Amino acid sequence: MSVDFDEIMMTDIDDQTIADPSVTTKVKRPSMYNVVLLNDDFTPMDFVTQILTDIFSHSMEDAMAIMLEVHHYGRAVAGTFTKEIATEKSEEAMKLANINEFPLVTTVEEVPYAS
Ligand code: TYC
Repeated sequence: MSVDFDEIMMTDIDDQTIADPSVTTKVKRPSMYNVVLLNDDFTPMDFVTQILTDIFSHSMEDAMAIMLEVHHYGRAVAGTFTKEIATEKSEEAMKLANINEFPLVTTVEEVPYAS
């Protein structure tokens, strides 16, 4: 969604703030991105829980709940960020998994806005 401002502030001859009706400014809400954890049969539950506490800053309780959601339903959102941060965290999670020879996959998905 974007918002039109038909006015932008300027000052007149007496230094009073007035609107300049000839200027249109468009602002957009920044797009946000979910980092999604996908299930597999090999990555240990403890490792996924640790990813969720260490990289996504969840409490132990929340991390376990999210890990179990992935385990039972196939996927869950680990966190929502700007594109750059989401990509960084997704890559960090998979890099750590890779170092430990686990096949954990994370994806980055743009959050759809309501309208
Ligand atoms: N299903 C895995 C197991 O039984 C646990 C797991 C949870 C793996 C979440 C990946 O994103 C994941 N060891």
